Amino acid sequence: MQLENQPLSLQLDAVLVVDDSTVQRAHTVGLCRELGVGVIYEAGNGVEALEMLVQLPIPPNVLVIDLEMPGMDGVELIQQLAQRSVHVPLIVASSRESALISSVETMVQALGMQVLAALQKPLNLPQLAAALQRYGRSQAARPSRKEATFGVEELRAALEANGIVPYYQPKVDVRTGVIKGVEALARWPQADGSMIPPDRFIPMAEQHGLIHALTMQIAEQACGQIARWNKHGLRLSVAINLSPILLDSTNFVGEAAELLEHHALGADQVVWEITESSVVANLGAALGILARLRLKGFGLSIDDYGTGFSSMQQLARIPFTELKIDRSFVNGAAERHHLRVILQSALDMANRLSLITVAEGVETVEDWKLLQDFGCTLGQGYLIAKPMPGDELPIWLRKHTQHLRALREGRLHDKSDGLS
Ligand code: G
Ligand code: G
Ligand code: MN
Repeated sequence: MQLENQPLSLQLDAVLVVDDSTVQRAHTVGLCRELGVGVIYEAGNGVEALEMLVQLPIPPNVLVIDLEMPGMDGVELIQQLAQRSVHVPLIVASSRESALISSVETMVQALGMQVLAALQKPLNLPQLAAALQRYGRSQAARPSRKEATFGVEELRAALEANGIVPYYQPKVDVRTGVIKGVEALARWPQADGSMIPPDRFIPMAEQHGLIHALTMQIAEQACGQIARWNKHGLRLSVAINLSPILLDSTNFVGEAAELLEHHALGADQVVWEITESSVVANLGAALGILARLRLKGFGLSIDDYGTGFSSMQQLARIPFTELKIDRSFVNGAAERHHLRVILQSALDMANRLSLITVAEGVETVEDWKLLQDFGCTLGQGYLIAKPMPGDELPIWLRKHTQHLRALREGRLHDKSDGLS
């Protein structure tokens, strides 16, 4: 690698390397130094790392953590960090088998911590460079501190002004590349042209009794958009995310039916997405509402499948029409054996239950080809398109149509020169 010619703008002040082996630690420290990290701290186990973290003059931006260590091991250290709300991005490094490393990675994410990479030791320079660059990118993507902080009153006002809008992300047939539908994803546009993402206001809407209004606002706009596309001969379905709170609302089914009538849509054009975990947590209430939605002819999708702990047996009792596999099993499946196994078995089961399968988070053509091999019905992800405003979709679609053949034959390059 020609690192001198490609200075990494890492924006890293300091890194802490936690490893009990002095040889391995020195190796990692050497790599960090080669990559131009200014300050590199070292700890021999979890306890030492925790003690250092409260005292270090320059707090580390990234922790490189070995898993097997005497005393406090890497897993316990990570749990301790989460408990203390020390949210420093992590690189997990271990010489153990990749399935174990991956399961730790999943655990870390479940704890709400950021994993830059989960790597097998010995580390090499390109891997570490890629992981540290991911840190730079994640910092760049973070909202700056002065950016919109808002309270529930602003959200309420935005809702009253019809100020929450759907963006649309295409869902396309994995065999042919043809668009079949879109997912509506809520966005809150700001006066300065920026956009507040849903993770920041959906939880607030849920806590303050605004989620019903928000969902109906998104659904109303999305159905209007689908109806306009219908008129132009483009018949698509729209997937709308349903908060678990709506599963307790008695009038929701009636309102949903009115929406169809008002926009003259077929019930098969609207799919309600409910996350796996919320259905299982509210099974009693959920079953009633879901059965009634299904009776009206709506599609029902299990969102984020694989992230909860439900069994297919539990889910098979619910009248779903579609299984949407979480992006953590899709993204990188072509390269990672255990993801591929989970993905394939989920697709097999869903196919046997005659469910439509949707893979979300498809970013590379390798993963796309895998989905073709595994017989997945629909794919959604940055390889195809990012979420976009409704009026941009026809423009995207014209370009997309020209790329269909390349997509079918798995020749499309990765997302950087993809379609969106
Ligand atoms: O792009 P993305 O950042 O759009 O969405 C992040 C998360 O927010 C997704 O998991 C999605 O399910 C959720 N989300 C997006 N729009 C809505 C919505 O209208 N209602 C609910 N309940 N969740 C939404
Ligand atoms: O509701 P759900 O969690 O399924 O929402 C989809 C989320 O995934 C949205 O936040 C959307 O912006 C995001 N997303 C869609 N395609 C991709 C992708 O290819 N890669 C990644 N990382 N995220 C994606
Ligand atoms: Mn969704």
